[in-house]
Amino acid sequence: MTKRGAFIVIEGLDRSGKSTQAATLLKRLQDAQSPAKLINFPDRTTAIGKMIDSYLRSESELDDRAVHLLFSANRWELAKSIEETLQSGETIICDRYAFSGIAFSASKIRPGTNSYPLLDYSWCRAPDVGLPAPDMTIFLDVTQEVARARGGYGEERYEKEGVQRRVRDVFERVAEEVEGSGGRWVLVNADESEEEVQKVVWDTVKEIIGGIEGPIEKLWD
Ligand code: FDM
Ligand code: MG
Repeated sequence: MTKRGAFIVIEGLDRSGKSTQAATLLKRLQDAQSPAKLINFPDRTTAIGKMIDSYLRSESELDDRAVHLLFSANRWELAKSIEETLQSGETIICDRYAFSGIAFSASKIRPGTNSYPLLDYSWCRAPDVGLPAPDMTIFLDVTQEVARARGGYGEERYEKEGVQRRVRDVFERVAEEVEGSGGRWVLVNADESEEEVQKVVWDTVKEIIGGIEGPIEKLWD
């Protein structure tokens, strides 16, 4: 039986080194003659992605529920191409996925208060049910102190300490639920040096780069 590509998601807070690690992992796979491609969410190039981009850069305002559904729609519009790529034997490394979708939306606070959620956790999860499920999610766990030492956050909407702290809490619940539903969630200490994290990521991923037997699972099924 021919094997399909592995679907590897990299998640984490801003400044956790996700994009750097995803790019290095891609290069290592290619060096090992293992066909692979890198994608990221939000994919800001599509029509939906452009609306998301403008929202993130605070150039437009959108209702919190509406933007949550746009993030999910942005994954659905690429779901078929993800499945085809995996079936063709190519591995996908994906920088953020539905888990960021839940963590960022379910950690929003009610305006003028400190209490959350504004949006209920299971409401946030619902639109992503049935998407292609990752074979493995690598969560790059960075502490606030180290994120700060790395030069702090950028200018986008969610790049603020309070937001990041709440998002980290919701990610803990996401991790438990992924593991509870039979998924693989690998927590990596991203406070370590870039090289150290690369080593851990590679050791984790090595076993599945030869391809996967069996069907692509569905998220939260
Ligand atoms: N984000 C990302 C969400 O709020 N929901 C989602 O579904 C996804 C995929 O978008 F603040 C947030 C997370 C982050 C922002 O992501 C842009 P990048 O990776 O920093 O560009
Ligand atoms: Mg960012």
